Amino acid sequence: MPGPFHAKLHTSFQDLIASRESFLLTGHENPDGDCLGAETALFHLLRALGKDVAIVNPDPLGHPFDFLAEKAPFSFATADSPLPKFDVAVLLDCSQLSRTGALAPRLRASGATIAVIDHHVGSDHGDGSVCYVDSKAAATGALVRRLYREFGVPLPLAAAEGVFLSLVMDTGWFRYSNTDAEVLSMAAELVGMGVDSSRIYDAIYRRMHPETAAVLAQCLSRHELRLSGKLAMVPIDKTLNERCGHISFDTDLVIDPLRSLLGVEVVAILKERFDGVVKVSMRAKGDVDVQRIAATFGGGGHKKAAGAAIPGGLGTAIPALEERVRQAIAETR
Ligand SMILES: [Mn+2]
Repeated sequence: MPGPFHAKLHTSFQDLIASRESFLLTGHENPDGDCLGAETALFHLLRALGKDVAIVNPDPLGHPFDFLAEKAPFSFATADSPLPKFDVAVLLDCSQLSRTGALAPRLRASGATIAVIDHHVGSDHGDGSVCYVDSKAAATGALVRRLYREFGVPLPLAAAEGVFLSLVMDTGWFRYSNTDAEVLSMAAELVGMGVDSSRIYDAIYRRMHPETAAVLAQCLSRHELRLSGKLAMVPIDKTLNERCGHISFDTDLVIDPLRSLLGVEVVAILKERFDGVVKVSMRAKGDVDVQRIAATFGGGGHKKAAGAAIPGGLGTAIPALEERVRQAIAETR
């Protein structure tokens, strides 16, 4: 609900765009569909406003989002690859430079203004000196769509596809509780502009590696129900995690069957990595706030979808996470 506070932020973000000439758009490591869709849309908005724009991510466009390569010029940077000249770096779908991996020290040292467009909890307290944030927004792409309206710029088809991608990825194709009136009316409008929803669906979900079914079966077979069936946990050890990485396996596929179980309130996927960290993704059903659980491990996200990195292996991460979830469930009663 945009109140006076947001109106003020909007104005300063608009001023920033109006007063600067060159922009570098970036996002978090392993960018997801919302981040990439929002970048696509913002790229075309800034171009329409006559600005110099480059999209430079910490990682290359990977499967299944490689189809975006024809919608906007995506590039990625390592620690020493050349960067275009920019007055402003815009972080999308995250608010901390540390999320941008090898780009972080370079953006910090550049002296450029750091701007943030994001919908995560607390993103107004990140590294952005100018923020366009709303933690009630379903997707970062929805915020970019709002910016188009504020500038009175019509969306070209590529931008409409970017915003649509953001919406569907962050709402689980309109199934999650963040699917609000704004999402559905924006989606209708975007389809009216020519977005082919089933083509985007096929590009994302109908091009999976042939081993996906076997890996999914393996992941699902490792699930454990804990805390009287309220917590469904999937420990994915280093070897299986490596196999997942090989075929770009989307671990979200594991979440839905488990979240569907009667009694399950939290699903947690724990991915053990060779660098000595366990990456945890949590999804909630009902009222448990997984963003607060993730925050106790230094992570973040949203009330119903959050993540964190826990140092060590599965042997330490599993009991630590189970205890925090137990506390959170007890506090929710
Ligand atoms: Mn997002």
